[in-house]
Amino acid sequence: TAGKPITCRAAIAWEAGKPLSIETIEVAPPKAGEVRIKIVATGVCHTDAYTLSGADSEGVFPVIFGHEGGGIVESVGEGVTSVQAGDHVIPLYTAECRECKFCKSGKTNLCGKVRETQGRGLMPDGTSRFTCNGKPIFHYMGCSTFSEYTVVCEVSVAKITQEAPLEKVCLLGCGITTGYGAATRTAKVQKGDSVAVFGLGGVGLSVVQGAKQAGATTIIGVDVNPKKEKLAKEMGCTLFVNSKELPAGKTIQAHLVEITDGGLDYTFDCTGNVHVMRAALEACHKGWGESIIIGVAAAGQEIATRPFQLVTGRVWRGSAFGGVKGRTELPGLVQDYLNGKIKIDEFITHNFGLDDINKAFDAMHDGDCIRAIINY
Ligand code: NAD
Ligand code: AHE
Ligand code: ZN
Repeated sequence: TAGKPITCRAAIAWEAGKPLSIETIEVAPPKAGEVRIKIVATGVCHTDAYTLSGADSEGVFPVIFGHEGGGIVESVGEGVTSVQAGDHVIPLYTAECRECKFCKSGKTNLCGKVRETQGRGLMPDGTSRFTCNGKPIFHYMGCSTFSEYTVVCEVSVAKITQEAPLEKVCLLGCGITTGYGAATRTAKVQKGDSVAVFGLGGVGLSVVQGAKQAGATTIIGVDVNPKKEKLAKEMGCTLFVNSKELPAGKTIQAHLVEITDGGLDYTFDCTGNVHVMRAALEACHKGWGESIIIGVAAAGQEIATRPFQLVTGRVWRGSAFGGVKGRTELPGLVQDYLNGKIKIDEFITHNFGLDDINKAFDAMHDGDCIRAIINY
């Protein structure tokens, strides 16, 4: 198949707010510096639903979503040296070229190499590798894992051990790495710290997992859905607070400050709601508390708080992909899963075939679903 277009099935989002439709598409061979991958499994992340909703300022249609996948390299383009056909890989929406200003800074996992074209749904040469009945279809977040085959940049591929089950470790392509890394890499939670996590989906529960492993002794999970309590406790929450069930007139931040003797060492927003982001910042301890924004807010939304909150020592930060450099660090996180140090299986509540991908989106909106996996 190398060097030739591949005909396969993919879920296409023709327009915002409409269900995905399963179509037959053509996937062009990888150009120089690109890799074509047979996707084995993919998770569905809240961000896929967010962009489908039309709220993403970078959203373009028609597009093939999906950015939490695992697969096997089918063929590589000219000049590709770091992977070859048969390698097991996880596509990365945060590339790692190791050459750009960002990669060389030692200060961030963000990479500048392909981000601009990626944000426009295109490969670096400004074109797409996907067509459906001759019509070009956009890429998504440099991954497009809702397709049996996809093409991504070499710098956007993490090679992992063939021993790892791709239908599990695909979740390291986004949700689990994002939350776990935000706790362990961005916040650098230490033994004895107190933590509050707002939003207990796949990302928030992964923050809980990271915080527990780092030795946090107070881990408060906050959600509006009471069904989240059980798994939150299993993952390591020492307390669950339903922010919809507070006494009249009491804010969640006032409640948390009261029950933690002045506030938390670290808080995390995993909801994408700007009012929750404010509450998370204001629930931090005076003088040193840090709040990490992970959630993605709709285009046009802005955060607010009194500057006094920062003057008095609280810190507002953000985290993308958990601060993790994908090509360098994902192989180790996969190994951590195989060694029992990182939980993944517990997050997988639903499995579907590609034909039922819209059911995976529906499931996400009900409280029993943490992560749905699409198995090809
Ligand atoms: P999810 O939908 O599975 O979970 C969100 C949770 O937040 C749900 O349990 C929901 O009940 C809860 N919630 C909603 N409103 C709330 C409120 N007002 N107070 C408390 N809890 C509330 O989503 P997910 O896949 O875990 O993703 C979480 C967020 O993180 C999304 O915004 C997603 O786009 C974003 N995200 C960011 C990154 C990154 O790198 N920064 C990576 C992955 C996901
Ligand atoms: N296009 C969006 C950007 C949304 C966003 O912040 N994305 C996160 C990853 S979400 C994964 O589920 C991220 O890593 N951002 C860093 C980056 O380079 O995009 C918007 O709102 O415009
Ligand atoms: Zn995601």
